[in-house]
Amino acid sequence: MPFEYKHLSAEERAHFVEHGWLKIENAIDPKYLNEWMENLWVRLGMDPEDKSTWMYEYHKLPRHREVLASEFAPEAWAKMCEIVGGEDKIDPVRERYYGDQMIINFGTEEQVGKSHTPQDLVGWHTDNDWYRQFLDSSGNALTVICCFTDVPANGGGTSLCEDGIKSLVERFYANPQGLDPPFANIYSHCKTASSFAEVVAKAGDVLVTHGMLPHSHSPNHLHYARVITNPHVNLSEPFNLNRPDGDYTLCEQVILRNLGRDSVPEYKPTRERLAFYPRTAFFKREMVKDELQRMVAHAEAQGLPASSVDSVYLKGEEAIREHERRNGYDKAWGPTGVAVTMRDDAVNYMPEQKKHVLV
Ligand SMILES: O=C(O)CCC(=O)C(=O)O
Ligand SMILES: [Fe+2]
Repeated sequence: MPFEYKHLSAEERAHFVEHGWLKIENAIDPKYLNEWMENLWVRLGMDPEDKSTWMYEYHKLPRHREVLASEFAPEAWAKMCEIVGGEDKIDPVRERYYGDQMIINFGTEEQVGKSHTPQDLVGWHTDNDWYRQFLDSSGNALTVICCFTDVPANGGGTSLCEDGIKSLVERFYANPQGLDPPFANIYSHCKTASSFAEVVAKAGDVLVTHGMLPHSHSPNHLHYARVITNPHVNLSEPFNLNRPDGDYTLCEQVILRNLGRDSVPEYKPTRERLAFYPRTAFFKREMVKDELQRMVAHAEAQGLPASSVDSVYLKGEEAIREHERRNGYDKAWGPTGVAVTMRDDAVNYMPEQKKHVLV
């Protein structure tokens, strides 16, 4: 029986396979949009009305709150399940919860009134920072962009390099030994690519992108705080790129289409698969302590107790352990250690402690 689609229209399926992404409008439950934006500026320690306090052009925060992805954005979740071939294909624990790890693109006054082309961008990447990657790896099967603010044109929306998928899948095909992140030099082809899309969206929209779609943040020429999160969908088993019945999932179809193949029976990983602590979580989680201090001080200034602050890090050891399990923070450091800053080319750092203890 071929897979039956109940939530994705034929147009949506075709769009995902051809472009590597799909926009789902008005998908986030407004409860989370409102509640999670409410203390953003307290977390940042900055004043939304006074741009002289905006310390960053671009900034990434850790996560304090999370809810089941299926509650956060029910219709988007249903569509994502279909893209990967059904909910039963999705890892039952890893990244099942979506949260408030905001990514803020503030832009600068200097950028206002200017423009850019996608070829100018330097931040091309895909999101895998936690496993040895093979052609059929399905860890970050989907990279999801959840918009917490409107993202107008020229307003620092994520840029997507549609024809960048091809070189990437060819690179992984040619390296059956797998590649360990960070991937320094595998996105240079995006500089000369020609098919791009830049996210323009309303608060509440969700963009579902294939894990092999290179993307980059873009300059925010409007100098406002653009806020998104970037969770993922992780599968339990590798993609199957050799299905005798040809009933490939949409995710698998993107890979095959970009390889120009109907199946890849000869492809076999030649090294063991490996999963580790997500490298880029390290520098974000290092901020938790300072954020908690600001949130508690803010609560107390309003006459509220510290216990009114909603953070998993204040909910006790059991809750923290569960949060760590859901997000891979319980895993050992990987072969390339962790990133201590946001820069992709940051020097690898191997922490001395065995586990990332924060509070
Ligand atoms: O800020 C953006 O537009 C993109 C963020 C991103 O790709 C990431 O955090 O991995
Ligand atoms: Fe990304």
